[in-house]
Amino acid sequence: MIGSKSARRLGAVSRRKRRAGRALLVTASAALVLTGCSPSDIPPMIGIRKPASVQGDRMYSLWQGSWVAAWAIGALVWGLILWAVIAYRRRSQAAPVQTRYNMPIEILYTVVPLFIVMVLFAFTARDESRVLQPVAHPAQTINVVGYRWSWTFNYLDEKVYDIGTPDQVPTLWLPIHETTNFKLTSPDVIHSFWIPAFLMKMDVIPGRTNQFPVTPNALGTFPGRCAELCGVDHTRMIFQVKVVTQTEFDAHIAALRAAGQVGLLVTGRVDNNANGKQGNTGVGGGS
Ligand SMILES: [Cu+2]
Repeated sequence: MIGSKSARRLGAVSRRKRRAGRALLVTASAALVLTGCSPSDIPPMIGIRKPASVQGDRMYSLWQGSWVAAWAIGALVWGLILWAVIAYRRRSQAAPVQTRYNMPIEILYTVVPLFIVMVLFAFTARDESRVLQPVAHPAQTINVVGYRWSWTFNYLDEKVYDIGTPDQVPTLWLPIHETTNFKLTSPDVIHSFWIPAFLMKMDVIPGRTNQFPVTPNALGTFPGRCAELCGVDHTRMIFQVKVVTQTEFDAHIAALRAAGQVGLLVTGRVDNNANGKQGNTGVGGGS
């Protein structure tokens, strides 16, 4: 008699716990759905700024979406922990019921993280392939040569160049709303061409040509960096990016031409080219 009473009591308690668990899940899901935000409505989160390019917008959305997913999963996990702490708090000295070899729970533990990783991977792969998709007819192509310890920008279509040194920081000029295709080459070691404002960085590797397109959509001057520890003067491999109107861009190209900076510096250095020491010649087009 006493046994069946306590069994009923236990049954009632576990029903209450199940109901509380379900209510928590429903509340968490409803909160997520009802907010109805898109990633662009969300304020910037850790480690990122609003991008200044069309391609950057896509990467920004991916970043924001990943944070939203992380917060949602975090909130759910914290909620479940809190619920378990309260619902299963110690009420007597007796050891609680131990759950072992529960196949549905074991499968859930495996499938849920796998699902999360697959979703993050799918969105990342989709956005990466779209951002790196070669543009059939870019407005211009610039060969960026990263060399120890600065940068040279070969404007392939206009056949002019701009060269920097560690003491004289070079400036890359880009026309706004036009797609520029970058071809990255290096005559010495691996560098990394990084313009934080475009949320884009790519390795510059000797012996191969990496490329990616960028369509700037904000006027201004932005910092650029080498993002690969390439040697003793790595920190001096800085440059600037100036996004200007088409007219200003044309005027700058004319100024480079007037200054005699005509042709293509394959190795990045004026003296090396003059000595005929050719580096990576895989840039093609416009040379
Ligand atoms: Cu470098």
